[in-house]
Amino acid sequence: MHSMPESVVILTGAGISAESGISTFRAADGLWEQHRIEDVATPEGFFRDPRLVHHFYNTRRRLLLSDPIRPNPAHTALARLEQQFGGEFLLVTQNIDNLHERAGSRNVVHMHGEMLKMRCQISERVFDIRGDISIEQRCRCCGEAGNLRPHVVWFGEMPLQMPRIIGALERCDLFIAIGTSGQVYPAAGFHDIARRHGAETMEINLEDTGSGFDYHICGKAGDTVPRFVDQLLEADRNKASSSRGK
Ligand code: BJW
Repeated sequence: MHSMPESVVILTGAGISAESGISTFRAADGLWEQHRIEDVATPEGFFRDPRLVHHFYNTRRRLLLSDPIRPNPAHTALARLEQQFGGEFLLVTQNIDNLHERAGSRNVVHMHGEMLKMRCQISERVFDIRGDISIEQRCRCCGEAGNLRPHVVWFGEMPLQMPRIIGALERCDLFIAIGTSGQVYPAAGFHDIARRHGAETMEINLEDTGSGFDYHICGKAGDTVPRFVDQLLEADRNKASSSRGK
């Protein structure tokens, strides 16, 4: 990096949770393998077969809440960065798991929703959920059965909190994408927005995704992210102490 950043935006994708035991989407062993994307991740698929879609998300929710699934060192390092970085910091995740929060991150933007929330399709009210959702279940707000859906963003739907994300991208001087293939928009275009507004851009991934970042760190997030966070915090502390000495 050319200079110490004062404002950092981090975007995470499925790769950051892979070492916690949650499958990525587009890997050979990914969940999409058993289901067509159009069947389980579009409003049309849900309209056609809500039982199938509920089963898909219920299965993933049960896995998320099961014992072996826990945050890994990459999640923990980002929580430390949020707590100790002296500048502006925003963590945006495409993931619908809660591993960032469980690692200690306090301020997480879940742009594709959250697995532990459901939404009434009539009132748009959002409720916490830890058990299964079914089409027989009556909604707490309208009392009707069949109105509840997972609080997630499917293809063709608008991701959440976009104005807040765009504002942070326009202000940041360092943008880092961790564990995302860069195939799904608008997240795949965030590094372009940040760069157009003067930021340096970095990718941390098992491989170079070919998306045109300024810097690449290749390797498992659980190894690479803690090392990078240590370096960034060390540089941040040095900058703070040298400006105090002036
Ligand atoms: C590791 C690792 C380790 C592994 N360490 N790394 C034509 C052109 C352009 C756009 C469109 C188009 N036609 C339609 C669109 C728009 C569409 C889109 O992008 N489609 C593409 C398929 C082309 N997008 C939308 O519809 C979005 N809405 C929208 O655009 O609204 C209009 C709008 C306009 C203007 C501004 C704003 C909005 C909505 C997209 C919703 C995506 N939803 C899903 C499901 C969410 C719920 C759920 O989880 O079930 O989100 S799809 C799925 O993909 C999920 C993910 O969040 C998302 C991204 O996946 P991610 O995280 O990148 O995972 P993978 O598996 O792809 O990659 C993992 C990476 O990790 C790999 O690179 C590995 O190498 C790496 N890795 N292990 C480090 N240990």
